Amino acid sequence: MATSLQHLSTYDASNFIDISQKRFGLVVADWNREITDVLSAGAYDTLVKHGALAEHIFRNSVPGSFELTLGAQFLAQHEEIDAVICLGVVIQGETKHDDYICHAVAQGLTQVGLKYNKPVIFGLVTTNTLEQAQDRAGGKHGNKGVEAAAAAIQMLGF
Ligand code: DLZ
Repeated sequence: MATSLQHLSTYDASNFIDISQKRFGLVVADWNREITDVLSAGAYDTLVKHGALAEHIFRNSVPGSFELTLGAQFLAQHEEIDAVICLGVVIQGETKHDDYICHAVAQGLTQVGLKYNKPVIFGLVTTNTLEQAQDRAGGKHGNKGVEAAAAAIQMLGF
């Protein structure tokens, strides 16, 4: 249910292009994996629903969200990859790790996208609590993995 496009109120599906020949890289953080797996499933289902071929979707795991940037670069450098979707969950703790990780990932993914001139999508769920993250991974606030995939498709239509 959370993967339905009807939940994508901010995206206009009529703008979406034919993606049957497009290749997608998913980079998924293992940290908070019970949640990132749901984000990944949402992204995958959304791509397939829009016509991407299963064999054109490449999922790669990285240890934590901090490594999303390098994982994205490993994929983006391949000419045949059209878009990269990065998924992670960073939950605030007692230290400032969340700040450091989120800023590093935001800046890093921006750089990778600009360097390779292809969509590199920031699908990082950054919350204060585990429950808020679950709400955004198939819960009451939808699934950010779905939105990340939709963003990639929309950008490919440019
Ligand atoms: C170390 C760390 C911490 C404290 N918290 C998170 C988190 O909430 N979400 C996440 O994806 N990763 C976390 N990590 C791991 C870092 O992203 C990274 O994998 C390690 O610091 C190794 O570079």
